[in-house]
Amino acid sequence: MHDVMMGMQGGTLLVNGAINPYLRIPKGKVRLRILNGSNARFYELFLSNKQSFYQIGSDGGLLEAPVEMTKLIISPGERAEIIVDFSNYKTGDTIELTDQGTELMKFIVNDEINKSYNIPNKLVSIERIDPSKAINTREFVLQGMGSNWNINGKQMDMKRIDEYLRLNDTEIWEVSNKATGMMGGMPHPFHAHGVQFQVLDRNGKRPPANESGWKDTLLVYPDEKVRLIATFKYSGIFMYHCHILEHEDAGMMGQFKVE
Ligand SMILES: [Cu+2]
Repeated sequence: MHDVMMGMQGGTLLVNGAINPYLRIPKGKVRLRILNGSNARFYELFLSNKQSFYQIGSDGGLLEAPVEMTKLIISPGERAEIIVDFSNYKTGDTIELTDQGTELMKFIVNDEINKSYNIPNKLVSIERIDPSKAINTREFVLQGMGSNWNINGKQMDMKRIDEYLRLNDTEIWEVSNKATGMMGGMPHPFHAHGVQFQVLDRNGKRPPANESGWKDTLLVYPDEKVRLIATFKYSGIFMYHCHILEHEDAGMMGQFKVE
């Protein structure tokens, strides 16, 4: 029951399927593509020396501008691309990527030297979707406890379409996390298939800079409401769900049809 509630967290962390992983890297800037493939574990990634790095991409592509950070929070299903500058290290130095101080993997500096370059201040242009273009606002309330996890009070049913949308419409989706239970609730990574969102706000406040690009998975904290906007460009039946495996398996999932 505890594992259905919180999600099962194993004792051995793997990177690309390897135990105690390491990567030999050149001196210079190295681009890393990160996907949280854990079923339930959230990571707070730091470099062991608390060195800063630049996030350049999120779930759906490049950010408009690099975001300098020392910590990256990444929940199941989320992706991030970062650039780490290893140019000031000596051959044989090791730097660890850690989750709140627990080592995830090691970088070992070799004697190769990467061609030096500057990270451009501007990466791509992302046209902001105008909220006045939205023809509809839908609410998605994430809630539950124990083994009953649901969205808008409904558990996943393969035979039911929960939401009907029109192709090429722009909509605002309000996703809120109704915290219940003695522990004050849990954050849920809300994920939708077949679409990329822009985040309008979190509890009415502008999202952090690293969430200003395209996203399809968003961490929604207890008692938080996240407003998303998207234009639905693909027809078909798609799912939306919490990306904690145990929660989606226990019903926190629905289906939308675009036609
Ligand atoms: Cu969840």
